[in-house]
Amino acid sequence: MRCLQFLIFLKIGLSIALPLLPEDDNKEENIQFAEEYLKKFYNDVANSPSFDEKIGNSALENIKKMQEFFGLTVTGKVDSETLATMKKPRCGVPDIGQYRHFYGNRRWQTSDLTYRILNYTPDLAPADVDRQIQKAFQVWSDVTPLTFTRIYDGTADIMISFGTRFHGDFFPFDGPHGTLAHAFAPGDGIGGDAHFDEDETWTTNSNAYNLFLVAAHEFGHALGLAHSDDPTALMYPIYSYVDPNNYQLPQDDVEGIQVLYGPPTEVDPDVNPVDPTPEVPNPPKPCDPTLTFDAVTTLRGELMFFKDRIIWRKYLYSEQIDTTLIKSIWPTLPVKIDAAYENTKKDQVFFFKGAKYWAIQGYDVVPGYPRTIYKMGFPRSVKKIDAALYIKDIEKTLFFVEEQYWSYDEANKTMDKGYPRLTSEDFSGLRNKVDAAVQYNEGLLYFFSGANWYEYDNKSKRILRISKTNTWLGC
Ligand SMILES: *[C@@H]1O[C@H](CO)[C@@H](O)[C@H](O)[C@H]1NC(C)=O
Ligand SMILES: *[C@@H]1O[C@H](CO)[C@@H](O)[C@H](O)[C@H]1NC(C)=O
Ligand SMILES: [Ca+2]
Ligand SMILES: [Zn+2]
Ligand SMILES: [Zn+2]
Repeated sequence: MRCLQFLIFLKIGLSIALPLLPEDDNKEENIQFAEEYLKKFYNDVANSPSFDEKIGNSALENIKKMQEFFGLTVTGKVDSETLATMKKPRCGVPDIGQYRHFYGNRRWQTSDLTYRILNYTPDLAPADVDRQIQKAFQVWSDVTPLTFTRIYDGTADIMISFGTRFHGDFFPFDGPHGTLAHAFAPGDGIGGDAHFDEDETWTTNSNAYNLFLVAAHEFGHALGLAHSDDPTALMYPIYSYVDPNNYQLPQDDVEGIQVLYGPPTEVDPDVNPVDPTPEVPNPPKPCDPTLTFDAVTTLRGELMFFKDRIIWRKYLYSEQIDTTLIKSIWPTLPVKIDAAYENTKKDQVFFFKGAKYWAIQGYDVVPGYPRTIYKMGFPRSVKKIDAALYIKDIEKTLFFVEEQYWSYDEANKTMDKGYPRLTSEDFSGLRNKVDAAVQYNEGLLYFFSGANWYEYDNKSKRILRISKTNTWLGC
């Protein structure tokens, strides 16, 4: 939809008499509406070399194309079924024509893309917009080798903005409903950009219109996909609500995007900032009885289990486990992390790998990170952290390294005196190295060690339960 010629032709082709049924649909406003619709979404100029000659037939042909696309009865007339379909809220990208012909095979030449959110809708809190946008990108990064990194200034591959009516390109929005958003195929300049109609009410729920669902669709265009005529596909042009929680990208879209970019790479090509990542020949299987975790942390009430490049997420009050990739949520974090913890008071999550650590707030790396663990007070002999455990009530974080642990005071940011101490001395029953640890569930401590986990009650100073690590993943 970037071709200026396209727009110029549109102006000429306006006054075509549409074949209409001689019924009450035959109202002036409906004729105009249908003309506008076909002009916007079915004006296949690229396929009409002698546009002037074909002018008489093109309206008829365009209605037929539209009816075919939506699986309606092909009457060549604007009947009530056709009109009803035209009135549904939809994406602003044409269903046939320019997008396909000019950009159908276009794709980004790199798999690491950037995006930038230029402005916000007043309908939602900025943090909600950030999150919906991030989730919408994740839909695509989960099934491809693509990564999406947010930037805050400069030019990103995908610039995201909200605007009304004329908003800086040649495709003005139309007020409430009708066209909800549009996006441009991969390319320089406006290529890849996504615009959302600010005259819509944007939501995070089932009320019209769910920002995540519309954004995920638009990002499909930004990656090079055209509309699909499969009504169950995300790339179907008409808006329809589906539960955005635990969203599964439909098969049609998975196939479409993998034609352009292929499936996710099994061997993670991320250059590890600490040491070269050993190859991961097989993705970890959640129900493997020998499953171990790299790290476990809470994040705003949910639990996150880390293994290689995978995160399993478990929500509070839900048995549902989601699988995602570290890079889908935090593209700049390394894989195979050593330890993680959430400082609930600061609302930050810390990740450790080798001698480095990162602070995360929501979905962003806090500026100034990564730092080295020696700044926290670890001696140089410590090369990596095995597990980190934040204790809310005393605002301390315990760091487990081999058979010992350190205690770090979060309030005054110093290592407590008298450490390291032997883990097995203070947590009786924990004889082996701790791989991961988290405080959860009424302050109980959970230690993961090899294929087992231990539920530890610090009040009674004893282990309450021991079970297999994989039971956390519903196995
Ligand atoms: C840090 O706080 C702890 C108590 O939480 C206290 O014992 C210690 O002296 C403090 N250290 C400094 C350097 O303020
Ligand atoms: C365990 O309880 C003792 C008090 O009995 C307290 O001093 C200590 O900080 C607690 N440790 C943890 C990890 O909660
Ligand atoms: Ca609109
Ligand atoms: Zn679309
Ligand atoms: Zn626009």
